[in-house]
Amino acid sequence: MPDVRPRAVIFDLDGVLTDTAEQHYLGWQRLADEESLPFDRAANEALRGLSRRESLLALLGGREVDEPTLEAWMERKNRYYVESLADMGPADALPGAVELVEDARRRGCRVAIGSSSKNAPIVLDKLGIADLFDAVADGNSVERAKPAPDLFLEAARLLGVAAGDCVVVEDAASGVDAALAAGMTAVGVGPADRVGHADYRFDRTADVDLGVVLQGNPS
Ligand code: B16
Ligand code: MG
Repeated sequence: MPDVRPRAVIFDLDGVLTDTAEQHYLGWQRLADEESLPFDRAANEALRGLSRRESLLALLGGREVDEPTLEAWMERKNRYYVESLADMGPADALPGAVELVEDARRRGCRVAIGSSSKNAPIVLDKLGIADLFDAVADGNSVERAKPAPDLFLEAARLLGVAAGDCVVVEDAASGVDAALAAGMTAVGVGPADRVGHADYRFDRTADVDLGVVLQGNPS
């Protein structure tokens, strides 16, 4: 008897489908340099997947900053980030990314974006892949950001698929935490010290094997 329950694959955007993780890093680094805040690539690793506000608070590491300053700094970093998207185009999808989404569709899965970014619609548009997705949940969709499960649960709701029938593909530790908290299957993309707690892990997007994941035999 074939399994007829709808299944879904929810894709993180930054770091899974495109490498805007680097542009987010450069935006924060520029702000940190301008404000003489200590920051580097290693510190940036902890920001992956976090919302804009949580990223800034992590960068500040307990330094007290009033709300208007926080708002101004978030706005400035976002300006740097959006400026850096000016030349983005379809060639900026990570290798294997479009093929992976198409593979999920071919396997009969519904597909959604589950991104913390409020800029997700712009990025999807620039990459020319917005039409590939049945639903988009992003930084504008929910209050509580990753590692809370809310964003992925919202994607599942939009798709009409039960959480237990969703697979999440994520590059961030906080995103894997969010997927597991949502009761979904977590696929980590990246090194074991970052996403080794996922149910499955692959080094790069191009390596993700949905055949293995959807069969349900974690390695
Ligand atoms: P924005 P993802 C996340 O996107 C990024 O990984 C993270 O670095 C960024 O701070 C966050 O989006 C918010 O982005 O400032 O554009 O709203 O990885 O969840 O697709
Ligand atoms: Mg990401």
